[in-house]
Amino acid sequence: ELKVLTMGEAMAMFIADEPGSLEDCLSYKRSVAGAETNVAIGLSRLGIRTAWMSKVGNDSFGRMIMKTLTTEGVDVSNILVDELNPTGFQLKSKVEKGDPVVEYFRKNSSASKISLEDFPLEQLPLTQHLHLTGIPPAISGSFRDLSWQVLNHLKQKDVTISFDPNLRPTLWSNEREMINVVNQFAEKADWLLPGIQEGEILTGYSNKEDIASYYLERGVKLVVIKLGEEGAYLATENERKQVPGFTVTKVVDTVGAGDGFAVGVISALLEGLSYEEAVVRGNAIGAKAVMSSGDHEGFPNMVELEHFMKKGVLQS
Ligand code: KDG
Repeated sequence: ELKVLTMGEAMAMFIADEPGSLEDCLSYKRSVAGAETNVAIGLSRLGIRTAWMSKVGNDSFGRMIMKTLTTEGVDVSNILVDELNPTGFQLKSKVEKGDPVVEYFRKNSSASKISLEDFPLEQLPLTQHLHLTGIPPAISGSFRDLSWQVLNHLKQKDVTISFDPNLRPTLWSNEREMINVVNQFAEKADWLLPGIQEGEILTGYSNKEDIASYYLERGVKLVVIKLGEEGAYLATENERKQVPGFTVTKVVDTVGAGDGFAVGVISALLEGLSYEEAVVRGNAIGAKAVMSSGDHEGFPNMVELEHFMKKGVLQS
């Protein structure tokens, strides 16, 4: 039996070798992007049996994604190959500080065509946990329906659910719709993992306490708000606490930090660790992620994780 099931869109990713505008860039390093594939890879590196469900094109990018996931030990038995539509890709700039520029080429991609017909609910694999993000509901109506149905179906079966809003305003036609739809998903989660700015956009509140209360009142059991360098704020019905982050020696690429954070929290909670221990682990993997290029390249295995957590310096 699987421990974790996740679904989303994976893309080929080309990361600029040099800082500057993408149109002037002559050489790129090739990798794989996709919030949910990042999480699947991270969990798999920690020894957690994880499947990623999706569709890729019958093309080199699709095969590259399959190869990467297979090498990482992710269960690929729920990936379909689309004969008609291509795998999407993205370009990512290199920056000295802050967040890089990301340009998508994913309209009408194979993953955007995924629907309930591809994955009938009765045939879903057995799993203990489901991880979703706000990206599939943004990609297409059919992917939104599928993720909503899967969420509700598995929730009835007592599968625990984590949700990372992962707001991608450029994939939505209007902000109000983004907020409404993402909140519908978020309110169904057991463990909700928004960034502080996402929490502000989604609830209209400007502080972490009120953002957390908004979701706790709607049935979420654990809200963890990511605060970047300052770590994260965890809130449950009985406990509220800010957990400091680890010191990052050199920021190389901030993208993927949130996915690393999810890997830490989910893996720790599935192991039965406390909420606070889970958030410490999330902070650790988030910190490791920003110190390397690519989304998931910096994610650790268990030995590396323990080493980093022992040696890592906490932000005061
Ligand atoms: O969380 C990292 C993702 O943003 C990146 O891999 C690309 O999944 C992606 C997306 O759709 O933005």
